[in-house]
Amino acid sequence: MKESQPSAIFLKDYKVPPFLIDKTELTFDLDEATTIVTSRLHMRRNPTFGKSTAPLVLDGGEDVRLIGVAMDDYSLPPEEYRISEGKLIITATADKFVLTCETLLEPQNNTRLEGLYRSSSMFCTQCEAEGFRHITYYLDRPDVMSVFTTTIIADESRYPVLLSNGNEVERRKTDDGKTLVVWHDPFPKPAYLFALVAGDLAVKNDVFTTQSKREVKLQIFTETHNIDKVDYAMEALKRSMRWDEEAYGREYDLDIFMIVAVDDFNMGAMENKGLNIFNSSCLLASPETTTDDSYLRVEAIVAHEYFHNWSGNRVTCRDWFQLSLKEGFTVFRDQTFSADMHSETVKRVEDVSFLKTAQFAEDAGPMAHPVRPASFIEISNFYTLTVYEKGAEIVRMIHTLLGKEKFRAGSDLYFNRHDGQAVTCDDFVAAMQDASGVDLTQFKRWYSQAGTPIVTVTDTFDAETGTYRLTMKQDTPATPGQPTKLPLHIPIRVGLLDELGSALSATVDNVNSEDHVLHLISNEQVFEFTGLKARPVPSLLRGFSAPVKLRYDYTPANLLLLMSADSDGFNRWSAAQQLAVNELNTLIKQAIDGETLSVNSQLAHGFKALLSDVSLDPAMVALVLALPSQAYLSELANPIYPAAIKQARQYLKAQLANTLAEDFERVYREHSILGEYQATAEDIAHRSLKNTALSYWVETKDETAHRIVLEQFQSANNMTDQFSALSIAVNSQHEKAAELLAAFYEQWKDEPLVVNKWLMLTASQEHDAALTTVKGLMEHPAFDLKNPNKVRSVLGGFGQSMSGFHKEDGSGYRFLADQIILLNKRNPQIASRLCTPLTRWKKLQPELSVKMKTELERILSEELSKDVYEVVSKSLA
Ligand code: 0A1
Ligand code: ZN
Repeated sequence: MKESQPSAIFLKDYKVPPFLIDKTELTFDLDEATTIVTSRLHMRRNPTFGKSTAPLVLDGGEDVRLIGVAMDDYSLPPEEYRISEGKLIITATADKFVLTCETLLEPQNNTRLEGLYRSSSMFCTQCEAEGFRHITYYLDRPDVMSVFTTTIIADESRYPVLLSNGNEVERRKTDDGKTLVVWHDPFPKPAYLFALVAGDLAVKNDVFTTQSKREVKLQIFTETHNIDKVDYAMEALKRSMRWDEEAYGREYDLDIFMIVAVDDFNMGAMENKGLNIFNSSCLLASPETTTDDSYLRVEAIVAHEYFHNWSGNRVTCRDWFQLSLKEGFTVFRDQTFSADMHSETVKRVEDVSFLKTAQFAEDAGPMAHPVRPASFIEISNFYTLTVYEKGAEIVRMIHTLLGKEKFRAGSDLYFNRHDGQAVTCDDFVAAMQDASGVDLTQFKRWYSQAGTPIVTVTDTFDAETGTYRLTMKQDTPATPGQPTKLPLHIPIRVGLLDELGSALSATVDNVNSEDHVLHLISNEQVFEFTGLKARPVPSLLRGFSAPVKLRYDYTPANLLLLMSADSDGFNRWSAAQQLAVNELNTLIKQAIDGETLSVNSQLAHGFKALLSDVSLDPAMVALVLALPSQAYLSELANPIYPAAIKQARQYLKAQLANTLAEDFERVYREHSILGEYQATAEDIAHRSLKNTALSYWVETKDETAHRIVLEQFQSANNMTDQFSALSIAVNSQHEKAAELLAAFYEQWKDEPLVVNKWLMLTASQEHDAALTTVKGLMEHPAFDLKNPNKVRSVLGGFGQSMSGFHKEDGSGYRFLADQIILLNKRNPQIASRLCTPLTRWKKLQPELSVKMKTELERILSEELSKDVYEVVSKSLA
């Protein structure tokens, strides 16, 4: 363990910066061995900081070597500055000056993938959140906004493409035959939005005409062999640009918008001003190599990064505690965009299902934090599902409380009021409140209070007066550092159904409607619905109107009714999930108690009706048929018995398959589409239902089904069908599964993104030898510890495997801990993310829990990066 442990920083300590940087001029002299960066910072003391003689403290990194520093061209001798803990400290400064710094970098040795680094044969950057300090000394904080001019000098033969933010304003040869390019970005921005790319890249060009008739040049750059896979992303970009004009009145502001794909990237993509950099897995798409899910992901991420141009870049964050200001809002924007492009209900179900599985687990674990955290040790650890997904739910609730028109007035006011500023979540809410007149004072607690509220609902019906009463209680469990909680303002959308499933109108607070938004603001409240003839069935939390856990004692009959008849599509899915969860929980308990599994499945009746209703959207049918995942069942369980969860789920799936075998076969055949692949909502829906049906049908052990899996694998004209067949073979332990896996690798070994899918599937297999398989994968020629996508595929996939990861002797945990220790120094961000499955140790069955804890303690005894230290120490606290 280190002598002194890293310490936390606190939101309450925020102070405005003592200095400002009006202009930033950077020169990069790029070379494989060493890169020299010269910065000229036009600085002055910040008038709002107050009178001060405080020294100038610039952020830097241990990997940055300072060659020289000058103030107004006076070269500072060593006694006039010092470097301490990575920071450059200059005691005596004027009120206004130009600071010149020369630094030396070795991008080829940068394995952290923060700052300037190499990916394949290119140079690229990643500066969010605090990567810029690994390039040069700077005030690396988002409230220091500066106008950047960037000069790049490189050898043209190896780096013909030289890019940075803004517009290219100059290009010439230098005296020593290199190429020099100058980029100027007229919009002041924080350093985290800086970007640079240099490489031998192919480009796809296009144009977009904005609503005010300006022509914007669009360019997507990739390595040459990938340029045939960017058409979909380009179309998605144009759809995003149009949508942001229509839905939010936001037009693009520069004359050029560029996207570059890189293979080595810690996250999905980055919204650098005018020059987005993407993990190639989130940009490239072709029918042969990309599944439907990945197509939709490409579209959503292209949109997300583009939308940041306003929600993030034009209006940015004052400090990193406000991260959700840009991320929650931008996720809400991309979710709405995808819903508009495809199906609103399908998108909502997918997003909620993800939130309830992964964000709820985070909110119930040792890393639980508010959407606006009050403190952190390492900001990279706070790019979380809470900040992103729960943050988006908060914005969605504001949308529900204000209604569409007032929400738009609020976003207009927000963008206009704060254009060019670095602001806070409070500023966002204030704009929404000011534009709408809706009081959001209590609502704001959602930003500061962690944990998932539990809303418990009971009901009574008074037949004499025709009054139906819902009593709602809210309770948010304690989370680290927050032992007690205040009541939140929770919007709960509710409708009522009669016994045949027809919608009922009722009056609440003098408003008669089939659909009401109830405002739960106290710990306990009663809501009265009048004008009813008989006891209704409530459809609660329609559209998942708030990120809460709802408890209401539905009978199986109620759930079947909602599943088949509710006018709210989301709640039809939700009812089916609840029914499945109830049956699975019965089976899990039987498995834990060592009993023979048996269930009288009501779900089978619901599925039967669903499979014969041709009026339904096949994508929704597929979602309803998908049983709750092992991960979601683990989130619900306390303690978690991994083997029991696996066994119960497999049992129910086989039961349903056997009961409904003929229906699954028929549906498989009905939804098999011939013809060319298209990533349209309609075709995606058919493929999704077809493959879901096959995944059941094959469980019957029917020979035809087994043959069809093989045929589909061999003859598919698209990756969705081929990979579905492969996954079905693997998950159903098809006798040819191993052969198919081998054939798939042979077929696709030259397509790294496809190989990553193969790695993931291979690593997440449920069988006794899962750990041995994964160890083998780490030695496989397709694996590369330097590439985050490969690490995520293998180790992330392994973390999902109940049989491999949760091996009884703890060897799965030990293996993951070994890999975390290995990656800790090399790439702290990736190492830290790999810790997630281990952070759940307290929830596991006792025999496994101690083994996990032992591994966390072993990690903690190492010399750790801030990233891993924070997650592991908080998990053990
Ligand atoms: N702002 C990006 C996410 C991102 C965050 C950090 C990164 O590097 C460590 C990279 C990307 C987004 O929301 O898309
Ligand atoms: Zn984002």
